Amino acid sequence: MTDSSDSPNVLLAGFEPFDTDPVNPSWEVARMLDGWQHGGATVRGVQLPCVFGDALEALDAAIARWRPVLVVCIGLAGGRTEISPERVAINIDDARIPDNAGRQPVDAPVVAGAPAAYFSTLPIKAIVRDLRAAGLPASVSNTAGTFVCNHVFYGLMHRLAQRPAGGTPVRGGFVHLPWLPEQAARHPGAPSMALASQAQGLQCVIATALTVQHDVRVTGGALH
Ligand code: PCA
Repeated sequence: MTDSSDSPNVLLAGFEPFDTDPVNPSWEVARMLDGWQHGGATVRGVQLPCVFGDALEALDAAIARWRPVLVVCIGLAGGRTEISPERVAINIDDARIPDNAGRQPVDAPVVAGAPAAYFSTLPIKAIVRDLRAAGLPASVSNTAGTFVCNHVFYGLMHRLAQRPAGGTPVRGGFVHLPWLPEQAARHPGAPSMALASQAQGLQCVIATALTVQHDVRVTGGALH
């Protein structure tokens, strides 16, 4: 399938399962919302491998194919209680577990010589506000970790920052998701969120990111 229409695309990239989890809610959400239309834009759901390097190659291919106006990458953060838009991507790979190809970088830069960090260009405070208003638990997260999700988030923001001045700016960022109930059932006491709620949450994230140009100034920080 190729994109024959002129309508703008929103890239929604989720990950394949990794570690011992047989499913990854981020891919389930991306595939559920593939083709969803909002405000004249069409969501293109793609799957990224949970592999350092390869994940960014797949992201590059998807960006080249769909030429999106907005890129939202999503991933699983097992144990989190809420949908969490990430504030900042850092230029470090430090893998506590091997990725799906057995790679386990330690203290390697995502992009050598590039800035230490990039902020999300999604309106993360407005997103949290709108998720909560929709009845969905949400908070800003101040760390995306140092595994493949942060790697992709950093790689995305670096690519978007390199785009030539004068072109249409593309917004991008990362949102971590809780376990699905069937995943949390394997970790007694752990929090979870149903797939339908996670998908509704991403619809909310995309709608807000397409409409709110300047983020709202409300507190979303953490003491530690
Ligand atoms: N979560 C992992 C990698 C893939 C995913 O869904 C992470 O948070 O880094």
